[in-house]
Amino acid sequence: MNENNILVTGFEPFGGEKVNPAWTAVCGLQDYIGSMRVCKVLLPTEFIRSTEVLDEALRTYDPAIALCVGQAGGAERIRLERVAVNLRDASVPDNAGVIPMDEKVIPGGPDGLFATLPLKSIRDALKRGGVPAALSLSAGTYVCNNVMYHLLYRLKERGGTAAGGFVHVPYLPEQAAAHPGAPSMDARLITRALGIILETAALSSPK
Ligand code: PCA
Repeated sequence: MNENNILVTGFEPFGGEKVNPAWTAVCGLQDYIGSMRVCKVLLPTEFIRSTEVLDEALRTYDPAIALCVGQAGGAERIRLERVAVNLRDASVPDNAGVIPMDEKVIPGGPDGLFATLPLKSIRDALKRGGVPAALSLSAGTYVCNNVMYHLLYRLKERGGTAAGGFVHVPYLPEQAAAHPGAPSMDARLITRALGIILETAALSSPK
C-alpha cells in the first residue's frame, strides 16, 4: 500500500446529462491533502468498464484511501453510502447500452460490504463545515453500487489498512434547471465537501 496516495474517482455523464457533478467536483480538488497525493480518475458509466478502469487505478496507485463519487439526481444533500450490495439491476441502460438484471457484481462474493471510511466522523465534520450531508443505506443497484461493491471487495481481498467508500452528490444547478423541482448543489460546495471527507479520512488513516 502506498500510504501517500489517495484515489478519488468520478463518473462520465449518463442518462442524457451533459455533465456529471461527481467528476466536475473531483476535478476541483487540490492535488494534495497534507502530504498525501490526490490521484483523480474518471470512470466510464458502464458496469463492466468501470470496474476494469478502477482495477487499473488500484494497481497503479495502491491507495491508502479510496473514495468513489457519483451523481444522485434528486438528492438534496451529500449521501455517505454505508453499504454496497452484490447486485446489478438496472432499469435504464448504462453508457454501453447494457441493462443487467438480477446479476452479481462478483459471483461468490458476500451479499453486502460496508464502507470502511469513518463515515460518522465525516458526517460530523461536514455538518461543522456547513455542508448538508447524511448517511445513506443504499447506493442503489446501478453503476455506482457496482463500483462501490467492487472497490470494497478488492480492498478486502488485498488485506491491509486501506479505507474505501462512496459518496453520492446532488445535481449541479445547471442540471436541476432541466428537472423542475429537483434540488441542486453548487460545484464548489461539492468540491469543498470532498475535501472535508478526504481530510477526515486522512486524519484516521494509519501512518
Ligand atoms: N451515478 C449513477 C452511475 C454513475 C453516476 O454518477 C448511479 O448512481 O449509479
